[in-house]
Amino acid sequence: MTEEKWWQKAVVYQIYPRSFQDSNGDGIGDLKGIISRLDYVKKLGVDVIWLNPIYKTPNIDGGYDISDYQAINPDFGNMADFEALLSKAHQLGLKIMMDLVVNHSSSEHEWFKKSRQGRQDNPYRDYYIWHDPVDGHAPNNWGSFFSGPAWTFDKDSGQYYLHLFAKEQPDLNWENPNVRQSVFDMMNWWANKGIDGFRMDVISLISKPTGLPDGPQSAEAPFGNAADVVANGPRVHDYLQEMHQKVLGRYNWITVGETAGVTVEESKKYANLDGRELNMVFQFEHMGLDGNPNPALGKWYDQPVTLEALRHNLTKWQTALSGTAWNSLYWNNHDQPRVVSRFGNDSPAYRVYSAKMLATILHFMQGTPYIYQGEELGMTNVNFDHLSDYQDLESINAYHELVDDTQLVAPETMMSYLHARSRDNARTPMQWDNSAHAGFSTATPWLKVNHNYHNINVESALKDPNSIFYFYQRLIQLRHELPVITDGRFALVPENENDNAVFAYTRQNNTQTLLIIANFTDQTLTRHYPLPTQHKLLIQNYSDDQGETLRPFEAKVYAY
Ligand code: ISL
Ligand code: CA
Repeated sequence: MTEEKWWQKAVVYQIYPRSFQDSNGDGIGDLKGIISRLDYVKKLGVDVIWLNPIYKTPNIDGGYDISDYQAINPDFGNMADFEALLSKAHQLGLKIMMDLVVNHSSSEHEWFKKSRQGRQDNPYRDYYIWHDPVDGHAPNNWGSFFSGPAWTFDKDSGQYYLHLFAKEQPDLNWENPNVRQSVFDMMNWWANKGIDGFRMDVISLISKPTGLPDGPQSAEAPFGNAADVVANGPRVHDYLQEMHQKVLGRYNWITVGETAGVTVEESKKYANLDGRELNMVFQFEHMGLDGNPNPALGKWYDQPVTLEALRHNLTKWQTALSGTAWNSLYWNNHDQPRVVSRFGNDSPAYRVYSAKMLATILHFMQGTPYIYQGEELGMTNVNFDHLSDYQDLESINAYHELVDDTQLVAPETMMSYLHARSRDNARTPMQWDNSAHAGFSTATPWLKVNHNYHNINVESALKDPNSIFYFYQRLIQLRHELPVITDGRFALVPENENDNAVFAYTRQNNTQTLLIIANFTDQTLTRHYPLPTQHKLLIQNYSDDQGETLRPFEAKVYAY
């Protein structure tokens, strides 16, 4: 392995500011709220906080539609609050990673307002991707990630503009060197404030394919799939290498690219240990394994993944990047359902066991782990009764497209899909205590609190030595203490390669071996593992070790 970097030993905690802590009683989380909870984050033991976007925004898409990259969303506070947050975090030894959303801006950004003013003598026209109609309609068949077409017609200028996401999120034209320089200047401006890195939103989509070809389109789908033809476009690596030269190379940062559609081979370019682009990427394959078998329905489904598929995928990434590039490790984020509900079992009998089991499997892998707020409590998906309880535009638009417009899905079925996969599962307010609104706010929160906050909350977790919180704390501590977790080779236990119930692997360096064993079912099983006589149990989620007997969702790690 090349010389170890600080971020290879680090653990990241993701904060979704709107849902973390409200400080002024308006039902919306804010920066002062985060400041008031930094001690809690510090107690968990993480090294870095990733903040979802906190910039000025019309808030069409949870702040991923930015109208000023250098101003703070007034719902969250102001620049002085941000500076206070950064300095308090640094005092505690916590780094701050910001979200960088530059595949697109908001349609309210000055650049786009100027861009749409016309085609003549307009230096901002080419900041975005404009195209003449083709045979009287949109230039190609691309659909938006948030339903409907990816092109919107602008009557005044007679052209279409591209938006891979909502029509209020026009795509920036990275082929224009002025766009790139504007982005790099903005990044250096944040660097001067003293931030510690960036998470780069859909960075794999910034280079559009030459000729803008149609995407694959299934029979029932109203539009073609843009991601398949846009991801990892022809100049994306040039752009990131330029970004590295003009920005990233100057700082000892943590950088992670959110890379929809990334393959192992592409990741070796984005996240190569030679350090010419990014430190690591978020791959999406393990998040797509439980999608609908009908491609027209995409992610909308309610059936669980099989252990075989999950293990096969995670193993592939562990082995393929080893020694060449660096993995990020995550089970969930602000776009994904809660992991204990998705890959574990959130019933009262098994929630705690399965949350700890999933944490064990992830945190002993090679890479940089990310913990999404509330994951350390075993927060679960939310079962909203009505569509009107949802706030997320992806969920609401998908309901209308699939139920009302195309009638591909029955209403009750779609509600079940939303319960299983809506992004709002992750966005319900953080559960701090048993008081009204879970201690998140004194007012009615912007999104309903999960009913289960009476049992699942920070206050009770901190009182219980066996809580999921303290289990995560221990996992983080072990990563900081044991080099093998960072540098050890990963190997599946051969006896388990095709096991449909147990995931077992080893990590090994020159001085130590770890054996990680996890029962993914609610059944008691028997499995035999060859263990040397000299071994010790490093961590487990039951209070004793019954050797070859594995109880429901039991996880344990031996060291030798
Ligand atoms: O590409 C996908 C599935 O194939 C999506 O999951 C895609 O990666 C995802 O929607 C991108 O998410 C990011 O950018 C969006 C924003 O809404 C999300 O919250 C953000 O994480 C647009 O900025
Ligand atoms: Ca507030």
